[in-house]
Parts: sequence; structure tokens; C-alpha cells
Amino acid sequence: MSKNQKFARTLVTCALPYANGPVHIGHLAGVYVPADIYVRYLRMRGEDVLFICGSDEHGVPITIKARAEGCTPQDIVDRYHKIIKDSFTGLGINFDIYSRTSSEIHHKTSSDFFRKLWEEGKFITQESEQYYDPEAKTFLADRYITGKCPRCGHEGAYGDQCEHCGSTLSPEELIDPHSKLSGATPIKKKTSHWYLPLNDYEQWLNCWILDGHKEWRSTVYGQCKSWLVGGLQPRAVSRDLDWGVPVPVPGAEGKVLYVWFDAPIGYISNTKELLPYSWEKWWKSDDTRLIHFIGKDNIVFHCIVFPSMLKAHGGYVLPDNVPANEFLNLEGDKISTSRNWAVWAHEYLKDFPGKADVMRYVLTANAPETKDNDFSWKEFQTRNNSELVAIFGNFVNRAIVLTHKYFEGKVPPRGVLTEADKAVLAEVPEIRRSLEENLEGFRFRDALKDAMALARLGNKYISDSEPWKTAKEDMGRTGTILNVCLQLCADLAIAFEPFTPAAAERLRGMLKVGLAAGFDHRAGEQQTENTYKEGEAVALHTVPEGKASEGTLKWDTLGSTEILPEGWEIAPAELLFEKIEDAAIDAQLERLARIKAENEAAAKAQLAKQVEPQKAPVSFDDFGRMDIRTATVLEAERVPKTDKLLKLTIDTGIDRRVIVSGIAEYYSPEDMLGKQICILANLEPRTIRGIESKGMILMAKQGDGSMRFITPQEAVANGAVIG
Ligand code: B3M
Ligand code: ZN
Repeated sequence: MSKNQKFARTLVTCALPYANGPVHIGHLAGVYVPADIYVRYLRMRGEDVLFICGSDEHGVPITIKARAEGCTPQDIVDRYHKIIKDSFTGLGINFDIYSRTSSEIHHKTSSDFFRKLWEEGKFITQESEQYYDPEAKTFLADRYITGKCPRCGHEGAYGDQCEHCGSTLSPEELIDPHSKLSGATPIKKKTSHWYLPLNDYEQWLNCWILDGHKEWRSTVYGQCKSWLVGGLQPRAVSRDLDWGVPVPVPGAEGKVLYVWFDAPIGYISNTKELLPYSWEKWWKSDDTRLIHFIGKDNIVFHCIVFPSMLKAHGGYVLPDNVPANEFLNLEGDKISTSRNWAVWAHEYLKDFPGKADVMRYVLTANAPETKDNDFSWKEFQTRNNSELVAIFGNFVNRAIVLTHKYFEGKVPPRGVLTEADKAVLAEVPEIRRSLEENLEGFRFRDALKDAMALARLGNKYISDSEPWKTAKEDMGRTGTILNVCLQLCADLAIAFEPFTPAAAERLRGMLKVGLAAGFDHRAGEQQTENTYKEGEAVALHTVPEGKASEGTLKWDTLGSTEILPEGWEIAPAELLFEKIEDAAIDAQLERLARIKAENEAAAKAQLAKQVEPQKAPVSFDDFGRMDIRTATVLEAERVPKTDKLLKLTIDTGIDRRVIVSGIAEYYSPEDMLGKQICILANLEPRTIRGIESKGMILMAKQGDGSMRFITPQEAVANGAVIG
């Protein structure tokens, strides 16, 4: 790869997902699918690439979830680590290792890292006042403090955020804060922590990022710039918590490494776990190119904090690029774990077996690379049915079926190419160039468009040249057309490998070709420590340029005009993609509609609990002037042409009169008939819709605006005075 020639190998990492829940399509679109596309591409180019990920198993949300479910944090991370890992496997996301930060090797690696910085005086210690639960005798993370939101009145707001209105909060702002552990009111208590003085690295970061990495995505560069312009502060790298990597220095009882300190070191630990003898080559040589795939909420940690940690430690490579994505929405609404507004990877794989590629395709076609984007099930269906099935699948199917029909399943002779044939074949290298540029520039949406342009090219070519017609009079011409089509099929089997690997593999199966294997990084690692010799990774196969004569394809084959030699036998056609029916989409939309209804009901119930503040004081006399009494509804009817009004004829004990009341949204006339109610009897009469209304029915109005009438606990005489 021309522009990366100074690098001998590429180390690709993906943000380590928190093991406190499954992964959803937002994670996939933002991080894992693009990273996997990139890695598959590099592997096919024969580059030495390592793909690292694992679960992030520390942090407060995991301890909260464990408490809520009455189990241990280890139980939680064990459960989700497995679900997440299986989801990645199911989606064809091919990490070289997917490990976890609760592993022994990670505890050791991150402790050693911390201890080295500590020994070298790279931290400062600072005392601060933190919230403390006097009953549970423990410091409280912001998430462990709940109370009423000062902005929207929501009762269950957290010390860092109100999930109801989305406001960012601090524990000080909560009304009536209490500890989630014991319910006690938190007090402030002094505690001391280690801080990484990021301000010391500011100048260096300015040079390294703002001057040195202008090629980063503008969204990433822009975020870094605003952090740097705003000025950096020391950041605490420890916490008072009992779940995590214990701080490995004296006087640190009850303290663990802050999860954002240990998690990125997980990239290193996991590499070490995979390659105990050669990991340093990946992390400590200048000719390693390190790429972090992340979501935009992780930019500061990967571009500023972790690089500062690596710099403080010394000896490590720094990221060469951090292609962070924006967010994906779902059906026009923000994806939210707490509201269950998501398409979960493991559920998708269950609901759409064998269709991992379709999700990969749709998420890439719509990747949130430069701005937030939306996923919709209708679009998912359309992209599958009218792109994957109708163009890519249809082309391949026609080419292979006709080869069997007319040429006994063998690649027919090339014969004489027309100008039109030559023009089609000449387009492939053009498409390839654009595809490469886009893949190398992390523009995967555009890259997918290129791959799809290749499928469109083939589909149009076979439609235009109509081999089923030429077969009636000219088998030589038919053979030429199908030969060209089969070469294009082989091109597609290469070009789509990064995007839809399972389909590409099926296609290679039909063409009876394989994919040249990449490097076996573990080969040397099987040796023992004593016999281990640092050597080059072993390339498993070498394939002659441009031919499938060995039965294997690689990237460089793409666009060479004769990949499949004449007479090459192919297998019968299989379906590459299948149509997705309305029923499958409707089931998903119904699920989302159900969730939306549940969320709205829950939000309403919350709202109903909201209480209005007390009104200004009134005097005893003021109150005494109000004539409040019991009464019984004798007749009830709707006021014509209104939605809200009921006309009630009531017995007040004093008289029989009419009151018009705005309760028709909540009660029907039948509901009211015969009911005892309370009224303000001496309210001055008003004419409403031509009806004279004398008095007012007393109603309890809830926070959501809904109303209930007030009825005496037991039947009392009409006209009894209330007061
Ligand atoms: N677990 C946060 C996240 O998923 C975090 C990433 C760690 S990467 C070192 O947003
Ligand atoms: Zn709120």
C-alpha cells in the first residue's frame, strides 16, 4: 500500500464493549463492522495485520447491575462477555482475540503500567471531597446517588445524569439525594486519588494531533481541538470502589484503577495474551501502524487520555488514526439501552438466521461516518430485496445457472471480445482503484458503493448481452459473454469479502476457489519460552498474481481479466441472498411499537407522580368563604359537539342544579351516574356552551394533567359541608 509503506504491520483495535449488556446495531455500525471490513481488506492484501478486542468488565454500571439483580459483578460480566463474543462471531467479525479485562494477564499488565508511572512520579495526588454513604460506609460513585431531577422533576435521576430528560447533572444538583445502597443521605468525605496531569501533555498533544494529524476525520480532529483549546486538567485515574484492578501501591485500600485507565491497556493485555512472545513487536516498534476504531463518545479517551498515558510510560506506539463514527438512530429515535430502544445483535441473529451479511451490508450502506444516521427496518428490507437480491444475487445466479445450462458447468472459452466486452472489463480496475482509496481512507459507505457498482456492472452486462438469446444461434458468443460474467463473479467474490464475507465465501464455493490465507501470527507462539525465536509471521499461501490456477483468490487478483481459466469447473448455483418478506419486517416493527407504547406508559406514569409546588398561603377566612359540599349525580350527558364537557344534573341537598364539567376525557356519562361527588357550591354561575353551570366539581389533577373526581370514602348525606 503505497501511502503506508513506512509501516510493516497494522494493529487494529475496537473499543472494548462494556460487559453490562449486549451489543446493538449502533455499536456494530459505529465500531465493529467498519473495523472488520478494514481488517479483512488488509488481510486480503497480504498485509500483516492484527485485530484486537475484548470485553470491558470494570466500571460502576456493572456493579449497579449486579446489585439490581442480586448477583456478583463477575456473574454479570460472565453472562454478557459470552453473549457479546457470540454476537461478534455470528456477525463474522473476526478478531484475532476477543478477551476480557477481568483476566489475570490484564490485571497484571494494567497494575504494572500504573506502578511504573507511579514510581516515576508521573502522577500527582489530590485530596477531594466525595460523596460517602455513612450507613454502607463506602464512597459513592455519581451513579450510586439518586434523587429528583432539578430540571424535569423525574424521581429516579442519577448523580451524573437524568435519563428522563437527558440533562447532565452533578450529585449536588439532585433534590433530596440518597444512596442507592442504603437509602441514606450521602455526606461529603475527604478522599485522596492519583491524577494524571494532562495539562503537562498539552503542548505535546497540540503538536502531535493539531499539527501532526490533520488527516484525521474532521469530526475527530474537531473534538480534539476543542478539548485542547479549552485547556486540559489533571484527571483522576483511581476510584473508591471494590470492583476493578486494585491500585497496586501502598496506601490504596479500597481503591481501584479508574475503568478508563485500565480499559485501553486491555488492548495491550489482549495482544499479550494472544502473542506472549511477540506482542512487543506490535506495540513497541515504530513500523507498527496502530488504528483505533471507536464511537464518537470515546474520542477524548483514545486521542488524548490514552496517548498521554502511553507517552508518560514511554516505548509504545501511538495511534496513527482514530476513525471514530457518529451515532446511529433507530427508526428516528436515539438508541437507548435503558429504554430498550435498540436492535440487539444476538436477537437479530436469532430472528434472521444466516443473514449476518444483510445487517453488515445495511449498516455499512448507511454508516454514520460523517453525521448521525438512521436505521429503519423498511430500508433494511429494501436494501436486501432490491440491491443484494435483485442486483448482486441475480447477476451471480444467472451467470452460474447459464454456465451449467450451456457449458456443463465449465468456464467457456474466452473467444473474441467485442468492444463492449472490453469496455466492461476495463471498468473493473477503475472500480478497484476507487474501492481501495475509499477503504484506505476509512470511507466504507463509499467503498461499498464501489463494490456494488461492480455488481451493477455485471448485472447490466448480462441483461444487455442476453446470453439466453445468443444461445439460440451463436454458442461461441454465448461462451464469451459467460466467460466475462464468470470473471466478474470472481471479482465480486474478492470485492465483497470485506463487506459480506459469508456471501463472498458462498460465491467462492460456487466458483470452486478459495481465499489466500493471511498470516499465522500464532505459529511461533506454540514454541516454548526457551526455544522461541522471534521471526517473521508465516505467510500460509502464496498465489501467483492474477490467476486462480491454485484455486485461491487474493486482492491483487481483482480486475485481472482472466481469473478463472477456460475449462475451470464450477459448482451448481446456490442462493446468494434471499428475499426478506413483509412478515419478518412487520414482526420487528411490532416489537418496536410495543416497546414504544411501554415506554410512553412508563413516562406517563412518572409524569403523573409529579407534584405541583404549594400555593401561596390563604387566611382562615378566605377558606371559610368557600362552600364545599357533597352531592350526587342524578343525570349525566355529553355536551353536544365537545370532547371534554359533561352536563351533570346533581342533587346538592340544597337544590337540584346543573354543573358543566370538563371531565369527559376521563369519565363517560354512565361512569358518573349515581356517583357521590364533592362540589364548590357557591362559585359564581357561568354559561358554558349555552348552559348555565352553577358550581364546580372538585377533581384531583395529576402531574400528567389527568383528573379523577373526589368521592367520600363512605356514603354521606348530600349537602354535607366539607371543611
Ligand atoms: N467500554 C466505553 C464504551 O463502550 C468503553 C470503551 C473502552 S475502550 C478502551 O463506550
Ligand atoms: Zn430530568
